[in-house]
Amino acid sequence: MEKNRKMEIIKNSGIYLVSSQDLSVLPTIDIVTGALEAGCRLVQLREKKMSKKELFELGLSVKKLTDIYGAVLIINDHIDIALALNADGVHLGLDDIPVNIARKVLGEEYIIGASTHNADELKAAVMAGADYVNIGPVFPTGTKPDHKAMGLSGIEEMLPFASVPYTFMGGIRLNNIQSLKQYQPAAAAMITEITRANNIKERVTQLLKVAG
Ligand code: TZP
Ligand code: MG
Repeated sequence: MEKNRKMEIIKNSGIYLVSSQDLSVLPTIDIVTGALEAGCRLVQLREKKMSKKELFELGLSVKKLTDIYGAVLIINDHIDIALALNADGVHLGLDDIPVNIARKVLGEEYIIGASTHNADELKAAVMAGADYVNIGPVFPTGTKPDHKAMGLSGIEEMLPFASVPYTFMGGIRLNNIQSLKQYQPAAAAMITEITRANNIKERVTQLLKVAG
């Protein structure tokens, strides 16, 4: 897929499924399937507890699905796995390979997303060449307890520097996603609101209805 096309999908995605097998009842592949069936078009494999071999094998199956549905597939942390899978891009945090170095390795066609928690990190990520940034954690969440939730006021401090598309993450649920719409994010990114839902397809349908 052309990079421009990938960026268009990201900008219009509304919600962003971020996987985590350890926070799911169903296998990640089933969660991705349900989300795609419901219309989700942006998927990140974020599997902190899998070996690279496990992640690669899961990635092969997920890539087949995202290709069928015309969805964008982003790999968290691992540029080598993204290359091996011919995924659409990577998502990098402060502990990962720097964005500008990842760009050298991956080239221009890959999407590079960066995690940011404040205005300085956001400015640095844009300078380094990130294609999109995630802003978070927005709301309190047990999934990422090491960072304090910034709330809507934190978003408002960061947005003036967001010259690339941005996503929000952290504690986003069906009952608070509406409050983010005013900031026009590319997508609201969620782990547990999707991975812990009893009915994935139904939950993603509801989320897209509010966010999309
Ligand atoms: N980065 C910012 S918040 C977060 C990450 C990885 C965790 C989001 O998880 P959840 O379950 O959607 O609150
Ligand atoms: Mg990381």
